[in-house]
Amino acid sequence: SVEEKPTVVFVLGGPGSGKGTQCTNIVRQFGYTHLSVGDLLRAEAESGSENGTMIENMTKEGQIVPSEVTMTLLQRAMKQSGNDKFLIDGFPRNEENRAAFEHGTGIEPVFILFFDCPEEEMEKRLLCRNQGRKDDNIASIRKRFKVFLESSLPVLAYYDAKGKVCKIDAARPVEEVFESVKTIFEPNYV
Ligand code: UP5
Ligand code: MG
Repeated sequence: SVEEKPTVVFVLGGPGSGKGTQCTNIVRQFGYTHLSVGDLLRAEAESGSENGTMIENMTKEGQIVPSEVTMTLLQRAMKQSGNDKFLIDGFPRNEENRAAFEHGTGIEPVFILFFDCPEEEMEKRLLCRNQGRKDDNIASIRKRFKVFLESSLPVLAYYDAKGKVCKIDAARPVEEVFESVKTIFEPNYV
């Protein structure tokens, strides 16, 4: 029999562009499982795993954790969910991540949701967030922006060349952004 591959949507955008916020809305209406790789990394660090210190140091510097670590967390979470539809939030962040996912799972994302937002707006949001994230300080935020431009935008360019990027103006209020998000998911909804 033919094994069906899971449906995967990558949710990308700069730090503070609203990936997590919009994924919560999408889950409510469209039945996906939301996997934020940043959240998985923070949980792994808090669990006191042997990779914990490395994860904390790298995320504070806005650096991208090696894909052996993130792919292990991601594949475990996909399996545990029991679902076959995933919003993968904040991953792949660089070409190495992208290749590791492709080769490790054989899954081709159906499309990429890209939340496009100016840095000034993202900076303002992150400085207001106040949820105790160790990377929500101005020094870490600037490093995260730099890594996004240098390493993550090339991943978006790769998928854009394949016609797979759905770009959304994320500088608007949450509900307005979600209206645009819905128009993308509705035709793909099965
Ligand atoms: N907010 C949201 N939408 C708004 C709107 N439309 N108008 C006004 N305010 C809005 O939102 C951020 C804040 O803005 C919130 O307070 C929200 O209420 C408000 P959120 O939805 O949390 O934005 P998000 O894009 O999810 O921001 P986040 O900070 O999570 O993005 P990052 O990409 O920086 O963080 P992530 O958790 O994905 O990664 C953290 C670190 O982990 C990385 O820097 C990296 O070091 C590491 N990492 C890896 O190494 N590999 C990975 O694969 C993933 C992460
Ligand atoms: Mg997030």
